[in-house]
Amino acid sequence: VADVICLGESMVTFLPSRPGRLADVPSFARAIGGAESNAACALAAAGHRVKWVSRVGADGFGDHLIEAIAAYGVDTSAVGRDPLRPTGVYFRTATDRAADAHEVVYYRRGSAASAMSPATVPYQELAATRVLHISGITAALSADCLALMRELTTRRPGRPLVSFDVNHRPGLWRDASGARVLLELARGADLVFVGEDEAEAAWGVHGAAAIREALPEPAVVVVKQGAKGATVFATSAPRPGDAKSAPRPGDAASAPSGGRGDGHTESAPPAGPRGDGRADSAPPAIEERGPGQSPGKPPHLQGANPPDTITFAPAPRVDVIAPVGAGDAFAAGYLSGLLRALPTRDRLRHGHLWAAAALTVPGDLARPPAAAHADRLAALDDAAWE
Ligand code: KDG
Repeated sequence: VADVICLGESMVTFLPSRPGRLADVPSFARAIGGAESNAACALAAAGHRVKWVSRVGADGFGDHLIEAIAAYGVDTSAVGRDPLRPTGVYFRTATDRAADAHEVVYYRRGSAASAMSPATVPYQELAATRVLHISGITAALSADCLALMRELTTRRPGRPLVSFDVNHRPGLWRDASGARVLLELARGADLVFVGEDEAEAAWGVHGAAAIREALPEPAVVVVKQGAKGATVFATSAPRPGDAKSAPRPGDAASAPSGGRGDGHTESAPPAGPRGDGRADSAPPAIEERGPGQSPGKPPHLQGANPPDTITFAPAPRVDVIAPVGAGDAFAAGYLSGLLRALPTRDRLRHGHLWAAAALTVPGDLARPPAAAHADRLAALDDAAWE
């Protein structure tokens, strides 16, 4: 049984041998990319049980993705092979080593993963897992993929905690609907990751507080503020009768996770690391519907929202090699902290530390720091982090 299911397209990624225009790059190194599998690999490398749900072609690139992602410890048994459609591919160029000075060129239209649809929903797995991690990229891939995303965020089969990384990729949207769709999907999630810059670009909302106002429904919204840090808005009122919303030992500094709207909270049942480095098994279901809440009703129509607890954690200073993949690593670090029932501040700090690991490699994906090391850093005084 997986603690986390990550669903989305992965691609073979080609990293340029030197900076310059795509037309001038003589050769590329092969790597792997894909926002959701990046998060899956990082989580699995840290000892969590993770399943990746996707589709790849029945081609060598598909073999490579499955083998490379499985090598991180991710369960790839739910990845479909498509004999007709190819595995997606993308090329990266780098104008220099500085942050953001890169360009991405996709070859993924009509890919195997773009044929995902509501038929791809892993109903049994979702009923047994604690967290479903998805991103807005999938919604841009095809009409069927969008229908899949709507199914996952509206009907929410299996009722896991739904974690949604907005991942606005303007180049993937063929029309202007992307921003509106991403807002709609985010509103159906329990936990949303969004960058301040992407919210500004997509929705024209400026600043963390305005983003939360635009997204009142999710129990938790994590606003990434680049090199500055990140802010969590978490609903702070525990729901009556919800055992999981009671504070846990060691959780005193955290925002108690209470239900918002549809009764989902951001708290997955705790799973402390065991001696073998794998996450403990814990009762998987997160059936956390509060009294009087009806599953069929959209979250924003299910009653007033309690006030938020707001937690800011500054990011460490990092010499960036390549920014792509840092957001995925941040989400994975945060989710790891959530699965381990760490306080909110430490979830953010793990997010920052895992992102730092991804920022300092050329590819999309880096192994996260060792848990003991990251835990020591996360426990440092605020002054050490500022
Ligand atoms: O977040 C990193 C991803 O953007 C990258 O791995 C490729 O998934 C990808 C995408 O669709 O952009």
